[in-house]
Amino acid sequence: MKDKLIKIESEFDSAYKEAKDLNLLEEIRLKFLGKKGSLNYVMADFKQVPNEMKKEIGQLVNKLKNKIEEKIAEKKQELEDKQNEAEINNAKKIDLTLPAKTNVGSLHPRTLILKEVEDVFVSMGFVVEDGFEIETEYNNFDAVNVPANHPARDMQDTFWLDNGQVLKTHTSAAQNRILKKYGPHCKAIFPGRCFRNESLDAGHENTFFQMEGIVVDENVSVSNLLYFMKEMLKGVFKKDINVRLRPGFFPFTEPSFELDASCAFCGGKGCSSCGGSGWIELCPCGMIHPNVLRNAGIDPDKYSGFAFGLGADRLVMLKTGLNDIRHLNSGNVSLLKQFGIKL
Ligand code: FA5
Repeated sequence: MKDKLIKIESEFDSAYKEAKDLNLLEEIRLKFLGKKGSLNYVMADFKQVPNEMKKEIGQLVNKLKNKIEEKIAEKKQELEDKQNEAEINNAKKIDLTLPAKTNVGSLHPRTLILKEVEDVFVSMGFVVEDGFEIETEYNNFDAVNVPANHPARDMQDTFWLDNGQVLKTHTSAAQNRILKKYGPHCKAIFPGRCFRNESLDAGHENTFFQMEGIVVDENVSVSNLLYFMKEMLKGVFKKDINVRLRPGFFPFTEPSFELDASCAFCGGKGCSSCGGSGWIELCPCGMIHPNVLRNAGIDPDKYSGFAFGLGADRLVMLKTGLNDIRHLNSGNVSLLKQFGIKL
């Protein structure tokens, strides 16, 4: 058995010299120390060693095993160090000053419009708030004066979740939370993604963006609403845009209006973009219904407010002349190239 151990040691010594990389080293480790390796193989004969020699042979086996383990650990460290050094040297060869050849993205036209509208309102002292995409039935409907079984619920075909919550159908769903947060002195806008179970066409998507705005204080009136909307349009279109109000209906505003903007393309003379009328329907709005104020703990006899719900995608269409809303969610890169802004 002694001879066998000497043979294993010399085989190991020569194999060890050839271990040029970590894979080869692992092969050597398995060959000598693995379950089916030489040392285990020789130990199978240990039973046949005469008792008086068992101690000496046992010590020789252990010594050889320790030597092989130590040598392999040493070599492993040495090879790993070499590998790290090579990686560092290679990295040094990368010229970080070369201009990057990457395909940079661009901001989506809707992101740009929302940012523009936000900037205008922020400059007029509004805070920007966030809403949830999954809302309670109460916030989406009841809090804004649309109780269960009210026919007005049919105005918005809704995606219901199994737990009774909804994908918010309009940004008005955040009104109650925001009114409670700021109380009767509130000037806030809250953009957000909305969802409706719509039949899709050039003007309707199932997922679209709105920008809601509310102002509540003493003596807030329709003329304040008109002022802020005109300022917003001036900021977005970089010129004065006339607006007009038509009567509308929303359960959460009284009175309710549809606000039209004079066509930014023809200046109100009439063109294909405005169907010849000179006006483009822009955003529903109105004076906040007393019940909505009451639901947020605000006294409607003392305070009043207005609210509007601007369709952001329609505003993009208006500004860019895009003729189909579905392009906006299509992931169409040429749309981004045409209307987006390079980062
Ligand atoms: C509402 O959603 C009201 N919450 C708006 C409001 C807020 C009124 C505050 C009064 C006071 P409406 O369903 O009309 O109203 O939607 C508002 C705007 O969202 C529309 O004018 C339109 O620009 C946009 N919009 C609505 N449905 C879609 C749709 N399916 N696809 C794209 N845009 C849509």
